[in-house]
Amino acid sequence: MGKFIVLEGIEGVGKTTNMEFICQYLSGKHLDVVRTREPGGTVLSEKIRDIVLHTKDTEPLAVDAELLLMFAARAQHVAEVIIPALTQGRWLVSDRFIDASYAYQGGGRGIAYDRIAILEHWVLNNLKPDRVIILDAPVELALSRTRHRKVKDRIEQEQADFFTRVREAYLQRAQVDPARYRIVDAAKPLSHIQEQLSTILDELIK
Ligand code: T5A
Repeated sequence: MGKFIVLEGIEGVGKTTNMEFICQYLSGKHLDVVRTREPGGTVLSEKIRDIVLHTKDTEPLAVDAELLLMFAARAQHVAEVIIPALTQGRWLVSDRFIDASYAYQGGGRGIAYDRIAILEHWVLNNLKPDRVIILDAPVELALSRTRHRKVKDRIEQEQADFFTRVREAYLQRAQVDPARYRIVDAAKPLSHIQEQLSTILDELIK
């Protein structure tokens, strides 16, 4: 039976870098791995991603519209990719999932968690990842790793205090459900992080 693994954290903590490692590690164990991401993961959900992250329209995106678009993309992603992969017993590794909505739209934008929970129940029913790995690093360090980027998306342009709230929301969620969450110190060198990731993955493979 496959497992559902999600990688989370603020910008610059190394999700993209470590997604690659996780997928290769699992494939190296001869597991059938599906790599995906949110917002996105399907043709339609990637179009929604583009609206949310790269909209150049003159009107600002309303906070509730941002949340609902994340969930619209997620509903499509769940139907087209997540449920089919898990039903087929494949391993699914997603760069972000539901925790990002609590952290960014909840913690970052200030939308009440119980409103997000209504959407979670509607779209996910009781679907939960087997493991959520939070790559955690101080905001200044994480943002310094993305500073060289010439083009920043709409959310990357937020200020440090926004990402501080996002980080705190992630850590709070991990505290409430320690069995499903693992926090990895993303300030450490990659070799150290990947050693920890291997241990977390081995727990799931057993
Ligand atoms: N979003 C998403 C919501 O608001 N709500 C939601 O519900 C969902 C699902 C998506 C955006 O959408 C938001 C959150 C996001 O703002 P994204 O595609 O997930 O965006 O991309 P970002 O988070 O913006 O990803 P980044 O590319 O900025 O960060 P990563 O992937 O965490 O970092 P990565 O791997 O690109 O690394 C950055 C740099 O640091 C180096 C890497 O080599 C790279 O140069 N690095 C390290 N250097 C030294 N030591 C280490 N340990 C290092 N790890 C990485």
